[in-house]
Amino acid sequence: MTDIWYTEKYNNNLGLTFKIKGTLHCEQSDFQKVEVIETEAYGKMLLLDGLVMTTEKDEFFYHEMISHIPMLSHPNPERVLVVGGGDGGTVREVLNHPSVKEVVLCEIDGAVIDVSKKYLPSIAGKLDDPRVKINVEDAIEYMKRQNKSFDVILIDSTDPMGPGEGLFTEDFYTNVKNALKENGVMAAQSESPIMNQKELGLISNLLKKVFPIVKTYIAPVPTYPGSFWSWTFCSETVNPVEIKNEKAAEEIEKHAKFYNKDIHKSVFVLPNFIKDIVKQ
Ligand code: SPD
Repeated sequence: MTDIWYTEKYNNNLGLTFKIKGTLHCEQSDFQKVEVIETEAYGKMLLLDGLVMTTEKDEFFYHEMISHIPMLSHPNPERVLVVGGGDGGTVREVLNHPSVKEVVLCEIDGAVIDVSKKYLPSIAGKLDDPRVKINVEDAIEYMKRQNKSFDVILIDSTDPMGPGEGLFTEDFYTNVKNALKENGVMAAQSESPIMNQKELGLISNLLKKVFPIVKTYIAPVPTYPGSFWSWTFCSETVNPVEIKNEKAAEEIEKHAKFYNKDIHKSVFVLPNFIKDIVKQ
């Protein structure tokens, strides 16, 4: 039998290839191509417009990093907004924080939520938690209506192309700032420091126009370009390197596969080439 392989092509010279068992789902939604394939090495994988969004085996790196670092930089996060993130992995991690009363998921594409619930229950399984409010809407419009509403906002977007493009603008980030309560914090996925250096630099520059505190942090994500990823934390008042709630951090450590209190501090230590990109 012939082997079947799937390649996410990063550019004309490089890509990452997975041997696959088969395709479980493939549809063109109103916004993008939504696929789930089963890979030999990483289990089931969600692809949007052909780009790897998450896999059963390595999703924890990304979802723990986008959520626990900002969540534990806040002393008592009760109301949290996740932008994008229709696969549910970020929501699942946020719900592990004992102080959380409500998580709003604002995802533009309902097909991502439906497909994730059907094929990726270990990631999407907490979307039915009573504390979760799902809003299928363009977050650009949703954010315009929010005013001092959230303790934490997490921008779990796709890459800055296609439906996610408008989530990487100064206007959107200004509306995010206005949507945060006093001493609120936000974090956004900010692309690969290896493969998307230009994008990371642009995101960092835009965020610095809006927020006085902007700190990029980094961690591995094996199935993403360069196997290495960045997120950028922003706030008007908060230094994210210090954990603000030790008890919550200990609780999170019990569930986490990647996060621990030492990791929290270490992810803000940037190598020189990334310091150059984000000028921090
Ligand atoms: N190149 C892939 C970037 C994807 C970032 N978001 C992933 C969503 C996972 N919840």
